[in-house]
Amino acid sequence: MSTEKIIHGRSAGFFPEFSRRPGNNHTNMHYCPGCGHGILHKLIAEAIEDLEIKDRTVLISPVGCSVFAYYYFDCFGISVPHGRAPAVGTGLVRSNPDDIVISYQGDGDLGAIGFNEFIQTANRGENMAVFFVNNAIYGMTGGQMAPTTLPGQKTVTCPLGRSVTNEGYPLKVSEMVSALDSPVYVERVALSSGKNILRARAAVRKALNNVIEKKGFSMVEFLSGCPVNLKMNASQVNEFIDERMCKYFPLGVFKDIADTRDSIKRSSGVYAPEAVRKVLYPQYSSSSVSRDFQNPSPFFAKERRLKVAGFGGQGVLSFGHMLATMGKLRNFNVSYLPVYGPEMRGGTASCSVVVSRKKIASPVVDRDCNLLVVLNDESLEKFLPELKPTGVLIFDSSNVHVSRLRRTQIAYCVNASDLARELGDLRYANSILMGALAKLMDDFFLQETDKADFERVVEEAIRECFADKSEVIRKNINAFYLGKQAASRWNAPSDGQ
Ligand SMILES: Cc1ncc(C[n+]2csc(CCOP(=O)(O)OP(=O)(O)O)c2C)c(N)n1
Ligand code: SF4
Ligand SMILES: [Mg+2]
Repeated sequence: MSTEKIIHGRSAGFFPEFSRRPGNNHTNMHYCPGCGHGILHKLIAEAIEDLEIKDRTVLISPVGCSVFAYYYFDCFGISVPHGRAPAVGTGLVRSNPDDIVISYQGDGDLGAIGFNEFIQTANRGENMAVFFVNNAIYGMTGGQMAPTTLPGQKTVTCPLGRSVTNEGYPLKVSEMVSALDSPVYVERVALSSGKNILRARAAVRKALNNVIEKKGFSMVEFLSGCPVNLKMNASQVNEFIDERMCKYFPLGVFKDIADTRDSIKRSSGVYAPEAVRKVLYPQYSSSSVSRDFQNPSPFFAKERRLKVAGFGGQGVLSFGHMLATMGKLRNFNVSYLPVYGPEMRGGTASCSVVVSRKKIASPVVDRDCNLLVVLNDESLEKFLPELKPTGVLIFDSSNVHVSRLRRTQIAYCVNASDLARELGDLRYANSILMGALAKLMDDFFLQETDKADFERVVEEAIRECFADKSEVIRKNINAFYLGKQAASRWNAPSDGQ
């Protein structure tokens, strides 16, 4: 009599309900019928359950059809930019060596945009399992040629079939990575017949066991079906895998040397921002007036979300950089996110700065902005709606025409561009506007003990931002004090808006 146990229902490696999935369907996955991703997800979820590693597994989803893997797995999950899973995984295992890191990647993600990250991670022997889904196509974006597209295989970007003369031969990732010394286990399996899927199941578990035992880098390549883009049904796609893919990409174990390797012992990372600061900025960490976030003004108790915007070339990004530097010099957590590119000269440039005593969740400031600094009318129109009802506006009255504000918003202005031109360079406009900010802070937000320190930290930030350019530093500091003197509160026109 058979003693096999038949398991019905969903593995505990999955959420009981896929409630992260938008819409009403919280039962099924978003994958097309016959897609290999769904099969592999099941194998991984069952292994996570059976190996009892749910509480320390981090599954890194790629960009590709499996980008939403975090809808399904009841473990930790991270979504990363295209191709970056092994790089992010490296940071994770180096700082948390007991994590079980799974880098889940497609052939476009691993074999094209992320190939360097992948191969360097393998070569360093990072302790993780890479599950590489080779479906010979870019599934998510509608069936373009992948590095693993077979010779002669038609895709939307090679409608006549992949030409090896033109596009080269498909990338044999397992063969390549197994040639490196560091990886301990490399196997290619197929998600087609029942027999192949059982082999794939064992490979998933073997790779995860290697990670549990800290043996280093393991990779399993799964030949997988993308029926939709191959325009086949599920059984035709299995035939495609068995008859065509397996011929080019032979199945088998390419490397299995985990038993010969000791467990990796690396010194684990330490989160010690103060120690880092001491190394990078010794002069400030010893002399900073408010080393332990002691600025007494209540203004500094809350997270402050700032945005600076104007034309490229007006010193918009330098202004944001200066604000972030000021926060950093007084031991706040800061983030600085510039937006530029083709807009750098002439177009709109902007940057977001967040300054906080707590950890910053997101560097993006697109609403609930506390301080908006604008240097042109376009930026005023675009970003004023993002200013909080109690927010503060600083503007360059040489260029910006404010007609109305909410009664609860405060605005200060200074003719920064005109004054900067008089000083000989338009780029001093940002330090002049910083003067307007200092005046507003003095008038409304700073206690006596913080007023002098605010001026001091502006000077320190100017010195740091323009390091080694003593003349530029001197002129910017002058521009700052000039701006502070010249700035005034903007009052709404007399119709009382
Ligand atoms: C930086 C960047 N470049 C390009 C894209 C567009 N893109 C999204 S998925 C994808 C390819 C996905 O193919 P693959 O990794 O094979 O995953 P599959 O969908 O086949 O599982 C591309 C090129 C993107 N999202 N980000
Ligand atoms: S497009 Fe292809 S890879 Fe993407 S879900 Fe559908 S079958 Fe799977
Ligand atoms: Mg693919």
